[in-house]
Amino acid sequence: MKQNLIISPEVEAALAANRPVVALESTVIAHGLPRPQNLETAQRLERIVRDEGAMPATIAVLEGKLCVGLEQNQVELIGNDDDIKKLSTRDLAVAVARGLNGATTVASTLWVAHRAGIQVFATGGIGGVHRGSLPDVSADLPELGRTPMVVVCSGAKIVLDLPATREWLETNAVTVVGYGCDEMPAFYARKSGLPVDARCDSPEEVAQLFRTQRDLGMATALLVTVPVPAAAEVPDALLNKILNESLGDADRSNVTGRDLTPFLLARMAELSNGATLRANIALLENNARVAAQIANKLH
Ligand code: PSU
Ligand code: MN
Repeated sequence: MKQNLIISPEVEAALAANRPVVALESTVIAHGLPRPQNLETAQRLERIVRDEGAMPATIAVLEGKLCVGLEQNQVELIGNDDDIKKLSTRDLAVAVARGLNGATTVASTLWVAHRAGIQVFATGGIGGVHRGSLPDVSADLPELGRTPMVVVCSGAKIVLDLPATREWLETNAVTVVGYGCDEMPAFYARKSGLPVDARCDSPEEVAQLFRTQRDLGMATALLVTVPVPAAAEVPDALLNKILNESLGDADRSNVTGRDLTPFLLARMAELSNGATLRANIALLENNARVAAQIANKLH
């Protein structure tokens, strides 16, 4: 894998010196947020991680190389190129063999970050079990089930079947932590009605749990769920309305597979006049901060 992996000099130096590093994904830049907020947010997330004293490592595939830590022009390519692919774990070998560019999802970012030696990863909302009768299960879930990393998120994306996603995590031994909360957050909303396995109120507590998982030889991720900041939460009534409308639109337009999540996120942002976009950015920023604070305690 070494010849296909390019770790930026800054990230390489941090890893070699055992300093804290936080991995960031690139699908949220390419397909999760509209322009120009996508690039602004990508930059903000890196800044937030640095301000907390950790090293950001945004991950993407460029010309067939698994890149860990991107230059400004590389982030811009991911954010501005209309044809940038969404690469999940199953797509990595194809992208590498053919020298392609692509943005990495939670699943593929986990795969690369772990092999680069990174322990902490921040994102917005993980993928999960989709609603509907076809079992459409995001590759994010199995990757969480076999990657020993701390993953900081705001739960699974609200467009998903959240109870089914919660069950999947339980079955596959992924411990779910509520960070300052007793129930799993629901992405744009602070509450889902679904339980967490343990509550942690500080970065130290999370670090201690993660170390214990390692000591026990567990190979699963520790999923740290952080509610969206209250000021940016989307009210329930509005959320239900736009969610139902977006799901109906996707169904009528036959949107499926890898296009479904980006379609639903974009449609909800439109229907809510940007309220879901503001929530998404607020939770991404907050999660990057919490992830950096946890990374600091692991070193
Ligand atoms: N979190 C966000 N916005 C996003 C995503 C996560 O706030 O766009 C992306 C992640 O990259 C995640 C992907 O892995 O959506 C899930 O897609 P799918 O349901 O097709 O597996
Ligand atoms: Mn899918």
